[in-house]
Amino acid sequence: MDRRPRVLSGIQPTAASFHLGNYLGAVRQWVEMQDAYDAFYCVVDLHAITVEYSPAELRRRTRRAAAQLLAAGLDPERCTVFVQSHVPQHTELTWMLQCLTGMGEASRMTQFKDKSQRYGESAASVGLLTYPILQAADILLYHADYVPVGVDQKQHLELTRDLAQRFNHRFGETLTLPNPYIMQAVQKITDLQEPTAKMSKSSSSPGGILDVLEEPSSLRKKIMRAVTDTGTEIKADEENKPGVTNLLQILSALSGTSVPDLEKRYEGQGYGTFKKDVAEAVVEAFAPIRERTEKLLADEAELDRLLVEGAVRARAVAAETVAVVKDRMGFLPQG
Ligand code: ATP
Ligand code: LTN
Repeated sequence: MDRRPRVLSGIQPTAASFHLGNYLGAVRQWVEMQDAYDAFYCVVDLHAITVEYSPAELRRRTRRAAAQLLAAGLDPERCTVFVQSHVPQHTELTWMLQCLTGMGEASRMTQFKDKSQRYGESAASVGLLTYPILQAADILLYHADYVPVGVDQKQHLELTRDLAQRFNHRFGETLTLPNPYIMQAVQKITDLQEPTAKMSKSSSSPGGILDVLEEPSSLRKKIMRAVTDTGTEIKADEENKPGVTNLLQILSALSGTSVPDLEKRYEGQGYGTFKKDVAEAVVEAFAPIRERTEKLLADEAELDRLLVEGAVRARAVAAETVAVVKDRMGFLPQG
């Protein structure tokens, strides 16, 4: 039996490429955690249909997301990589958990409030409202001890813990309470053009977002044009210099040098040299991922085969949890 603590995380296939926030806030941690933890990582395609989408694009983006995860360093021999919709227990447990969730509780989630505002209250689907409950099911099915995510997901993790606790209280000790695993230094990478907002697949403008699969020349251009603040000092100050602070955090995360050390290194230098170094660090991190992603996408059959293998492993765990949950809740055995 595997005695390592369990980890689960998910990423939405809502764009053709991951961005720097996804990479630093999530994917890089996933890669680092795959040996010390018994790790399950999924492309959450069911979450991606909570907003307008096209079926052909979803199919393409799901494969691209999986390919990028493998290209970034997830190794199917060392962790389980799968597509959420391949494991029907995710939707099954969602229903059970929905019946334990209050209406008010669901409508208080800030991601729902943000997104429903963006799409218009009446255009927002019920799926968008229950999105965090599906996320809770993703996590609880695998008895995850830790969930590596960006800070924006903290509230969803709290809901997940509340639901697990409620279930256990009502039906007996069954589900594991998960802990968020949030890297302090990279909890929020912000938009290059609007450095107080998070870099986001769905709301950043093209100039504000750095895509993992983007051409190096375009990455360099965007970083050189990133909004910096008045003054010339290269100093972290989230309130008055959010643009420079974001770039410092990016360079620090990619180079392993602390922000104070970077501040010292760039003392007395202009924004130009600093930005050039940020650009080179980003290009260097993304170029090999881009190359490997293209290779993986060139052999769709092999990629699909790896995902089937991952789903088989995931389903074995998920089916066991659902069987226990159903029994505790009073459903008759299927024989
Ligand atoms: P959207 O903004 O369209 O909802 P997203 O860009 O946040 O999408 P997700 O698939 O929802 O992408 O997120 C995948 C992971 O990346 C999550 O763990 C999330 O916390 C993390 N993440 C997303 N954006 C950032 C960011 N700007 N900084 C740090 N982490 C981030
Ligand atoms: N809601 C998350 C994506 C997500 C997830 C999960 C993260 C879906 N299921 C399970 C961790 C664990 C997001 O928007 N980033």
